[in-house]
Parts: sequence; structure tokens; C-alpha cells
Amino acid sequence: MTKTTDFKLYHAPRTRSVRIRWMLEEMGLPYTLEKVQFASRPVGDEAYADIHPLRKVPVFIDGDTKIFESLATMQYVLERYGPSPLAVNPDEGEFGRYLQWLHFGESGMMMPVSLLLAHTVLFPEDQRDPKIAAWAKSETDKLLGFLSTHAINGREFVCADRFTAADISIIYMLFLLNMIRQFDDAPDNVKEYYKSMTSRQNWLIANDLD
Ligand SMILES: N[C@@H](CCC(=O)N[C@@H](CS)C(=O)NCC(=O)O)C(=O)O
Repeated sequence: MTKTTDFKLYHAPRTRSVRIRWMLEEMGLPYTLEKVQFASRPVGDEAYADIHPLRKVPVFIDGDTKIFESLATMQYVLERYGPSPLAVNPDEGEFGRYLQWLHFGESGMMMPVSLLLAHTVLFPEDQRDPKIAAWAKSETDKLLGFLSTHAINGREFVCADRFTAADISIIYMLFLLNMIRQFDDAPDNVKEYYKSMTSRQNWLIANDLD
């Protein structure tokens, strides 16, 4: 049975909404993009507070369903509108590995990467703390080393020998590091992985900066 969709994605370039857009492009599912201003804080305008009370992006809407988390949105779409090779199914050998790296991209990486971003770029200079920045950098380097030896380690994709939502999840965090110039000393295999994944046509569409 063909399922019809009426997706709306509240989006700003370079934010986690890129993950959802990338997945939808890879799945060939249509969506309406609602652009949200991200240049100043709080994000969006007053009316956006009715869409997202915390005034963050993304927001994903499918009829009566509204989801604020990028990974939850990916799981929702893959389960409701799949099957798709982007998901690894419970009966596949690497289902657990898929969940591990899918969630590592947000839960495992978010704190050090966010602190590094805040204390090197985002905060006004007089609010940046070099000690926090140095700690976040050393934690981020450990995470990149962990990705190198445990997620990538000779693989083209992090699981199941194919491109999945776990790659989308991780690549977004590597993209952030690259954007703030904290990726140059990443292990070579992590850099090669990043280059390979971001050469996909649908990444280029999802990461359109307009
Ligand atoms: N865990 C959430 C994080 C959402 C989030 O923090 N979004 C950022 C952009 S990537 C944001 O809106 N930041 C603006 C702010 O916090 O003011 C997800 O994965 O969707």
C-alpha cells in the first residue's frame, strides 16, 4: 500500500534539521520546508513559540504528530513510512550496533561538541572559558578516537554494510566540528569517512545554505 505523506519540517541551515532533510531526500519522501530564522536568539519569531515552546529547530509535523527531536523524527519516519534500507531491522545481526551509533551521534557526542562550540565560537568572547574549551576539546578528541577504532575501523559505513540513519546521525556532529574548525586533527579514517558520506548528492541538497 502506498502511504501518502504531508510532512512539514521547520528548518534552518546547519542545524539538526539537516539530519531529517537528508533522510527524507534519501527516502524520496516529499516534504514542505518551513524556514526558521536562526541568525539571532531566540530562534524564529514570536509565532514560532507556538510551534516549539523552546524555540529550537527542528520541528517535524506529520498530521497530528509533532516531534521536536531529530533522532526521534528519523526513527518515526523510518518505522511508519519504511521499510527503508536506512533503518536496520531487529532481525538483522547489526541491529544493536545500529542503535548504538545512531544514538551516539546525539547522546554520546552532544555535550563535549556543544561546549566546544559555545566556548570557541558561539558565546561572545568575554563569556568564553578557555578551561572549558580545553576540556571539551580533549573529550571531543577521545570521542573521535573512539569513532575511529570502534565505529569506522575499516568500514565504509558504521553498520550493516550500507548507508543508514546512524551515519546521518554521526555525520551531523562531524559537520559541526568541521564548521568550527575543530576537525583538522581528527584520525585519518574519520576524515575519510566524513568526506565519503558528505559527497552523497542528498547531503548536498540537505545542507543547502539558503
Ligand atoms: N536534541 C535536539 C537538539 C535541538 C537543538 O538544540 N537544536 C539547536 C540547533 S541544532 C537549536 O535550536 N539551538 C538554538 C538554541 O538553543 O537557542 C535534536 O536532536 O533535535
